[in-house]
Order: sequence, then structure tokens, then C-alpha cells
Amino acid sequence: MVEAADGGSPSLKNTVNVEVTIINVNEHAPAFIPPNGAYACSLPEDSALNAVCDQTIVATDADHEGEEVSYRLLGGNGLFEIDAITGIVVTAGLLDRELKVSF
Ligand SMILES: [Ca+2]
Ligand SMILES: [Ca+2]
Repeated sequence: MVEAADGGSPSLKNTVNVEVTIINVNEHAPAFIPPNGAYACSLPEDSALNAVCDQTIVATDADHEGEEVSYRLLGGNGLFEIDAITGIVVTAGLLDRELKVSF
């Protein structure tokens, strides 16, 4: 509330309510919440397509507003896909341990 007073004698005053709305600034990058500090997932090399990695990627955004975090997989040689919304990683190709052991 703000009060205004004039310089008269006696001074006359009036008040008004002031509502301040705080506008969010995007100052926080998404933070991953990995179990034990990092994600690890093991899949047998004979996994079918769309085999689900047993660890879901989870990140949160401390800004809350507009915190819909989306995911994108970098690397993986096209053998994996991540759901942009759920963070679930699935196989998108056939794995061959004799060709590559880990990603
Ligand atoms: Ca943010
Ligand atoms: Ca913020």
C-alpha cells in the first residue's frame, strides 16, 4: 500500500493498494537427478528394438514456470532414442557387443 500526503495544513492523505507481480527470469538450467550421481543402463546385445533402458533420465528446472524440460539424445550412433518428454531411453537399432561395448 502506498500513501500520498499533500503539503497542506492539515495535510490530507490518501492510500492506494499496489500489487507487485514478480516476473520469472529463466536463470536456472535444467538439473539432472541421476541416481548415484550418474546414469547407467545395461542391455543385452540381443535386445529387441524399443527395448527400454532401465533408467529414465530425469531433469528438473528450478524456475518452475516453463519447467517443461525436453530431452534430446546426443551420440549413440542412432542405436538409441530418448522420448523428449518422458526421458525414457529405448533401443532404435540392433546392438552388437562385438562391434561396440558401450555408449
Ligand atoms: Ca530454466
Ligand atoms: Ca527464475
